[in-house]
Amino acid sequence: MSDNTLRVGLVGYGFMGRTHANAYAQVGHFFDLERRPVVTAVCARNAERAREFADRWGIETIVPDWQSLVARDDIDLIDIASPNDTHHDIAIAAAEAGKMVLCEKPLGRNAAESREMVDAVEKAGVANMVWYNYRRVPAVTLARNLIDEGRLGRIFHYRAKFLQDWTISSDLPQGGEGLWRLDVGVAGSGVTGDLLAHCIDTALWLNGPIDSVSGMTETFIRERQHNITGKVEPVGIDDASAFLARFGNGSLATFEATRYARGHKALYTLEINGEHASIFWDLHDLHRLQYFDHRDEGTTRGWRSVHITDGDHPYMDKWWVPGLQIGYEHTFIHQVADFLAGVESGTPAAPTFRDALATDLVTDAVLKSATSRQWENAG
Ligand code: SOE
Repeated sequence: MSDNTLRVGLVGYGFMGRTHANAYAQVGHFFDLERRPVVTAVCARNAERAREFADRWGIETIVPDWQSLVARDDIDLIDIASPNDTHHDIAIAAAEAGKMVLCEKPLGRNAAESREMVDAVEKAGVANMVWYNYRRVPAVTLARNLIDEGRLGRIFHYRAKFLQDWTISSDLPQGGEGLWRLDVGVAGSGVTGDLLAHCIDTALWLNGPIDSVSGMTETFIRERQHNITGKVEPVGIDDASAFLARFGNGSLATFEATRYARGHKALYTLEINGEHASIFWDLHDLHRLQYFDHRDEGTTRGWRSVHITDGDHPYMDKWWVPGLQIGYEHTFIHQVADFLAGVESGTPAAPTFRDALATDLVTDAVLKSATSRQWENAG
């Protein structure tokens, strides 16, 4: 391998393993990089599935466990795309071995785990980042640029929701591959850590810190067959979660996530209302940003639907020609490109582990508030 190769050891070959493997494979084709990432080894418990994954993505080596991966001298970066209960131990071991560490969201199953992970990467001085990919949708990045330019003015309201419907059936089991998100021991929480975490990460990035929250959660189906134990077991995750929040900048917010919104598959929407202008974005129409500016000329003033495909839109100069869209998978490619640029420049790309800890502090506060029925501090 050439000297400029950044050798990645990937843990996990599920949905997220695929998005990451694709990002490493594609990034050098579209972005100028000093170091080109190559997934040189993948680690997975199921040898047959790992072989299939490695063959598909051209990965040379398969190792049986993450400990062997972390111990290898020929790996520069450990990428954790495995279930949430594995993040903590792998990240800390990787940092102690001096590897760069990338980790799927949420960082830990709770803020206590995340804090230890932050300490480990900061003590080791290794580059780190968490895969909150929606920041890198060009329309969302443009929203951030517009806010930074002061186009919205003072912000009054932030509103976000993430709606799905894939767990409504009571016959759906919990646990094991694909369904570990329903097993609280593995996932840490339900939609709060899985879906609201995305909304919170974007919100902290666009609108600054959240001071306090008042939350409510519900578990609609209280028992499910467990794929690993074979028994019917209590469900410990939250199926739906909603909260009110007060941001440090004085704005008020509402957040909602559920896996029980029949008809919605991944409807992540956000809206921000400022003194001069408002922004609305929808993951199902991710290449558009809706923008209203009160300062526009009166008779034609109205919501604009901006098609984010021009060369002067964030990231779009790297892709096709104006008018042609990109999609979900590109957000991961952008994230790798930004991470590598951060390593090259010495200014780390966000969200770092420390940034992602802030999200876990908010999700912990939401879950605490749902139990205490009190407002809770989120910092
Ligand atoms: C859950 O269904 C899920 O796959 C999340 O785990 C991802 O983070 C989200 O981007 C899409 O939905």
